[in-house]
Amino acid sequence: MLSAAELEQYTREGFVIKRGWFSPAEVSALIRFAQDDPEMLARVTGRLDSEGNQTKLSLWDDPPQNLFGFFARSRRLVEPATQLVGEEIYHYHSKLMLKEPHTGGAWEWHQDYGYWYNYACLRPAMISCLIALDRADRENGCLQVLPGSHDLGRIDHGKVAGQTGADMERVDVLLARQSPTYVECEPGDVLFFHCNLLHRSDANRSPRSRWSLICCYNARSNSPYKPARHAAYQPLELTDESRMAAAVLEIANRPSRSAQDKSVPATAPLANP
Ligand SMILES: O=C(O)CCC(=O)C(=O)O
Repeated sequence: MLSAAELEQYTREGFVIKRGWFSPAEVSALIRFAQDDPEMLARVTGRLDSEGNQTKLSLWDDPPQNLFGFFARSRRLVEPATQLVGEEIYHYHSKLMLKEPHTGGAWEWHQDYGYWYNYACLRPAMISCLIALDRADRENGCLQVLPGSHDLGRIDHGKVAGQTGADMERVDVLLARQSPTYVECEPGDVLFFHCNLLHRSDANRSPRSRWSLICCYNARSNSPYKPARHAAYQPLELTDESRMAAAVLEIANRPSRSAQDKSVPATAPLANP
């Protein structure tokens, strides 16, 4: 559970970080599992940034009965996210972000609710939880956030290269007043952030990959008012920690590709996540 100080920080800044929230064994099992998961690999799509670099992601709405689902339904994400949203939440979607060495592209400034507003969600009662799977730093394009920007409400979004970004006239004014925070993370750290928090990331200029799993939740009362992209309300069945521990152990004992070899093929671009 989050402390009063963490809740207060989230209200003020729009994000809170829990360090070492998942163990090294859990993170390496997730990476290993991902490298060999045909369903995840089949969903990998690419998106171009304004410099023509491609960044890849794989996205799904229903938490599967495997390690990806165990993370998304874990009490370690669901309980703090419920506290932060302030009411019952459900799994909206998850995505594996695959920023590859040297080539992984940037993400332009945006708010997640800048996308999700268009998917029939009436209120910004939504949250993202980013689990760092690799070390994330300035070199490999860690997330940048504008603290407090969640308080601005939803900013208009428009096309920026192959992506959808926030109105840069406003973002530039904000950037003249305030510097972004670079959210540097170690594997296993989790960033909980509000769906109106402005964020972006640079291209990966390093020889290291930057993978992360982002699990997104919506308030039950905010389920899309008509059929739309991403999941409508379904009760969240919490992960049994002993099943997760058994899965982590089983995956650790599997023969697998080298942990360094994280190359994945990308298919066509998709709609906004
Ligand atoms: O992980 C990143 O670099 C950016 C992710 C992001 O902005 C998003 O998923 O909304």
